[in-house]
Amino acid sequence: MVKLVLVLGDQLSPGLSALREADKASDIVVMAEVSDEASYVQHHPKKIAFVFAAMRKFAKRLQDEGWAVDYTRLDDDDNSGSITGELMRRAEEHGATEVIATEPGEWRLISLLEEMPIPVHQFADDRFIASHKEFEAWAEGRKDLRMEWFYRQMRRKTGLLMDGDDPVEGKWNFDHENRKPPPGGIEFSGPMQFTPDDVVDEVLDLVEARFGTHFGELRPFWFATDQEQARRQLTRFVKHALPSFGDYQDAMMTGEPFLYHSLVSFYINAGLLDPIEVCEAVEAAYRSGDVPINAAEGYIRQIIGWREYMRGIYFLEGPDYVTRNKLGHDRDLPEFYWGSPTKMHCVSQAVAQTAEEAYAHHIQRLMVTGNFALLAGVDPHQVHEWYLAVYADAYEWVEAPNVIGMSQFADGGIVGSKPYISSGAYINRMSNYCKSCDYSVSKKTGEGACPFNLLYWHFMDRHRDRFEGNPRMGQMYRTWDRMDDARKETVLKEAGDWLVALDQGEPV
Ligand code: FAD
Ligand code: DLZ
Ligand code: SF4
Repeated sequence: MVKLVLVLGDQLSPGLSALREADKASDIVVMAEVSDEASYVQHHPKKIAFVFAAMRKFAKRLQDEGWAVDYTRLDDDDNSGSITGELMRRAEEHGATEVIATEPGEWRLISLLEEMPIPVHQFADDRFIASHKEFEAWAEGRKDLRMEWFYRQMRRKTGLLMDGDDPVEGKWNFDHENRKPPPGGIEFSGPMQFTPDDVVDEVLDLVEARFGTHFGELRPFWFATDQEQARRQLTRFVKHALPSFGDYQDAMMTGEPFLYHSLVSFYINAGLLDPIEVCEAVEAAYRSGDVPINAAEGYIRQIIGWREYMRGIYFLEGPDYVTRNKLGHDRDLPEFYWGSPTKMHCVSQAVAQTAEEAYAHHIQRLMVTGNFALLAGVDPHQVHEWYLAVYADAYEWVEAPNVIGMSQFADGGIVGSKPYISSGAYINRMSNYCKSCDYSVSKKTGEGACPFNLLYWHFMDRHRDRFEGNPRMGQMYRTWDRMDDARKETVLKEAGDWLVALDQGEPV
């Protein structure tokens, strides 16, 4: 009996479990560009173009390898508009009575597949290092789920950067060596940029016509769209940027969107690169003496530590995770997240770059746009939908724990032991943004005071009951308490006035 084999837009891996379970001689691969997936949030046009172009090339590759592939293009007349609709249409065409799938990275799609009128067998997505069971077993009975302990388990499991049972150079974590402020200049010219070929060009025209009104710029489009191109970017990163990655991982610079980052999250998350393959390339560069330990360990920790941990949290916590709002924040996401002007140079840089590239690096996401939303008390679900839409690497399994958990503390402290908040001083230390800002980072109150300085104390004050007893925040409450009452009152009043101006749509 013929079976359908579902391959989703972020499952473009030759070793995918659904393909391994299928029979090339009789089963039919189903891939579909559908409006439901492209617009359930208003994805950045570059993200949609990347997914569609990579899907088309992967379908061709499967056909070349002998698979029968039924591929639906977005503009096909009989496109039903949804993944489940396409599966049912193909099932009727072929008389197929069951579907083989690899578990999707989002509860929404998992449920849709479960509810289909024909059986869908969802196999584990074993492109990840830790299975759901393994993460659950690790989490079981722990008071807090700190990433560091999980990371060490992943180091032992993979053998990456290990000398027998011990970590290389005697330490698990070199994080404190990864916090240098921005250098005078950047010696790396950024990621490999690929000129669109015919497949990509055709997709770009389609995306322009159908999703041209979504936030973000479609062109110039330079992403890798197949495995071979993605590997070239990985090689370029390891050779030219990785040696400085560790030092400048947290730095931010005006007009420098990429610094020494790897720009491979798009490719790993879509399946074009395997996470272990990426880590092995990094380890090999370290072992051959080309890369210092703080860079190699810092990088590998992001992939086998943070990336795996975030996925573990998403599936452990369940479908309601994205609706959590432990701090009760309810402000609407400000219009400047969608490109309206703001005088805050750090925010306008991060948003402008996001519009251009569908990319911002970790500290921009965490300590600029995320920090601002948290300090200002923005509804975390709106923040979540923004991040899911605007970044080309965003799929819910990785985006939600980063946003709801790490960035917005809306899960009440599962991912982070304290909220990631800072005043302008941190942004000033780690970037050169403040030099070009209308606000003054050194001003704590008064005309032109940096809003991050005001909102920081506003946040601390309004959440005192929750955080006062947090050992990592006690010092800041003591600093606040040492301020005289008049000063505290001024800070809170100015912060409140600033938020009113924000809500009234005044230029802030
Ligand atoms: P590099 O800085 O070069 O890091 C190397 C790799 O490590 C990345 O490619 C990625 O695979 C992995 N990695 C690093 N940090 C994380 C992390 N916190 N969680 C998961 N993987 C990590 N990453 C996504 O892949 N998709 C998202 O939707 C996403 N949303 C985020 C939202 C917020 C608020 C924050 C703070 C972080 C988010 N991240 C997300 C994590 C991180 O910002 C991106 O993985 C990284 O910026 C991707 O760029 P890069 O490939 O140049 O990464
Ligand atoms: C992100 C995305 C987009 C934009 N479009 C499609 C699509 O048309 N067809 C498809 O199979 N997948 C797409 N994707 C990826 C899915 O949204 C992704 O598989 C789920 O969100 C689960 O991670
Ligand atoms: Fe951002 Fe404040 Fe610095 Fe301006 S002064 S760039 S608002 S941190």
